[in-house]
Amino acid sequence: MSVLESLSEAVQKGRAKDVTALVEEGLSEGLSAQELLDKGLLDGMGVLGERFKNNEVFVPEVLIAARALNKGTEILKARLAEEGVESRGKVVLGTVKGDLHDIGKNLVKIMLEGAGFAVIDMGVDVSGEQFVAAVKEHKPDVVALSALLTTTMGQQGEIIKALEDAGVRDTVKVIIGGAPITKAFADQIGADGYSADAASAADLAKSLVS
Ligand code: B1M
Repeated sequence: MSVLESLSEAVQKGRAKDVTALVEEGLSEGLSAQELLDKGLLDGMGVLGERFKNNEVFVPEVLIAARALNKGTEILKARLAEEGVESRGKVVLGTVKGDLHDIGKNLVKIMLEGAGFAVIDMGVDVSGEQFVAAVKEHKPDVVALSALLTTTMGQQGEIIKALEDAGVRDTVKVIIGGAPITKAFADQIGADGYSADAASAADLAKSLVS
C-alpha cells in the first residue's frame, strides 16, 4: 500500500499517531503537502463521509477521524502556505439564534474542512446581525445555517432577510440544514440549497462554488 493509501486508511480508522507518522513519511519521500492533503487526508474523510451518509459509521467514528485528520493538517499548514495552495472557498457557519445544538453543525464543519473549505465557525445562538457582520468581514462564498428546533428554524429565513436588508445576500450562497429542515422549507425561505446530512452539505457547497 502506498503512503497516500495508508494515510487515507489511517484517517478513516481515526489513527492519529499513524496519520502524523505517515504525513512525515510522505514529506520525507518528497510528496507535496497538496498531494498528502488531497489524496491522503481528504480522500480518507471523503470515504468516511460517504459511509456516514449511508449509516455505516456514526458520529463517534467521524469525530475520531476528524481529530486524526487535524493532526495531519497541523503538520501540513505551513507547507501548504509555502506551496501557495488556495482553499476551495470560505464558509461562514453557525447554529441560528435561540438554538444551542451544535453536534450536527460541528459535523458539517468537519466535512466542509475535509472538502478543503476554510470555515469560520460562529458557534451557536447566532443572530442575523452577527451573520451580516461576519459576511462583511470575511467575504465568504457560502453562509451555512444549522437549526434543530421547530421554534428556531424560522430564524434561517430571518437571517436570509437580514443579509438581503444589508445588501450582501447576492454575494453569498446560503445553505441550510438540521433535523426539522426540508427542501420545501429551503425553497420557501429562498435558501440556495438544503442538505439532510453533513457529508451532503459539503457536496452541496462544492457544487455551489464551482
Ligand atoms: Co435538544 N432537542 N433541546 N438538546 N436535542 C432535540 C433536537 C429534540 C428533537 C428532542 C426531542 O424532543 N425528541 C427536540 C426538538 C423538538 C422540535 O423542535 N421539534 C429538542 C428540544 C425540545 C430541546 C430543548 C428545547 C429541551 C428543553 O430544554 N426543554 C432544549 C433547547 C435548547 C436550545 O437550543 N435553546 C434542548 C437542549 C439540548 C441539549 C443542550 C441538552 C443537547 C444539545 C447539546 C449540543 O448540541 N451541544 C440536546 C440534544 C443532544 C438533542 C438530541 C438528543 C440530539 C441532537 C443531536 O446532536 N443529534 C435531539 C433529539 C434527537 O435528534 N434524537 C434533540 C446528532 C446530530 C449529528 O444530528 O444535529 O440533526 P443533527 O445534525 C444532522 C443533520 O440534521 C444535519 O447533519 C447532521 C448529520 O450529518 N445537519 C445539517 C445539521 N445541521 C446542518 C446544516 C447543514 C446541513 C446539514 O447545512 C448548513
